[in-house]
Amino acid sequence: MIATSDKKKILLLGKSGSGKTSMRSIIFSHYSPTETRRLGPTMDVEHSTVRVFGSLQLTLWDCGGQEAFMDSYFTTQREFIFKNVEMLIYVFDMEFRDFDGELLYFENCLQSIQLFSKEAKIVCLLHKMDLVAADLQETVVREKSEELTKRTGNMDVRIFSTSIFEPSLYRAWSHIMNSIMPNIEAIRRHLETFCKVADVTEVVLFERTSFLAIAGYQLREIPGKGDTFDVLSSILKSFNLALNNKRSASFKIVRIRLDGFILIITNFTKNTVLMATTDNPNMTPATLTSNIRIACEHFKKLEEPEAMH
Ligand SMILES: Nc1nc2c(ncn2[C@@H]2O[C@H](COP(=O)(O)OP(=O)(O)OP(=O)(O)O)[C@@H](O)[C@H]2O)c(=O)[nH]1
Ligand SMILES: [Mg+2]
Repeated sequence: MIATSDKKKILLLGKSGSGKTSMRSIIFSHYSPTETRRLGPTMDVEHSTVRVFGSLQLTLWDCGGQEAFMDSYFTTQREFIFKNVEMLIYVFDMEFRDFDGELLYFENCLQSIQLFSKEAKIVCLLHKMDLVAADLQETVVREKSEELTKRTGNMDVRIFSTSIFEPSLYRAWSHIMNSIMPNIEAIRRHLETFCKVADVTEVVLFERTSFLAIAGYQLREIPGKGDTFDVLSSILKSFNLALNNKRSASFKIVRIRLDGFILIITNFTKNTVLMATTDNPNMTPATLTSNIRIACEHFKKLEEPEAMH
């Protein structure tokens, strides 16, 4: 059974202006990157809940980074903020010059996490990479990563470089979501079965609001394709934004047929969108669509078994 009734607390921390609310608003609330310029500083903590798959819910704690708020997170609010945390995401602003000063806050976070949520996973985002000159990016990421790992020791930490203007944002957040989903392996196995039974070359399951890739399976190697989930997520997200003109209708199905190749992207279960491709010359868009519909009934039961009784 895939469904779990889980609420997972995710802490978003980092200094004021580092981009926490921007990334949350783009991924989960239909903002375009340029619209984030209008966001004001977050006062204290803003909570939001996102339903992902089954009854898995992410509760995001977007912690305003102005100094007075930050200080209160390590004093009066310490236990309240740092207890029961599933994941800490610390956002470092790469435009900000005082990285060493920022590290003091980060170390405070690590100590608080050790004390109140020992098992929490940690993700560090080296953010606003678009503001770092292209020829310096590699060095900057290497040096900052070394600094961070010196402090995190053998804690479970992943470091990503990100920008709201690039697919890298989706790569980091897909990792965040995947590492929190308890049943990701089971979903992957069901996608594998679907590919084999329906002769689908590749399938990718996306969460419906964020377009983050939940899981995928590739039956046959597609030459030269590489790992493109993050690019797909950002294209789909922009496409959906353009289509629904912000908040009304959303897309239902896209079918593309090229020489010997069919691609379908369609609304799937309540919280997911599916992309399926096939290079089987005997397959028509209609057969692929109907196979997806059959699989959809199966995945609906996985997602919400209680709703089927
Ligand atoms: N160039 C660039 N600007 C960004 C990026 N991410 C966010 N910004 C900008 O950074 C500014 C501040 O972003 P916010 O998301 O409000 O920052 P915050 O971390 O929530 O700040 P507090 O709520 O005060 O803690 C906004 O003007 C965003 O448009 C990025 O990747 N690149
Ligand atoms: Mg904010």
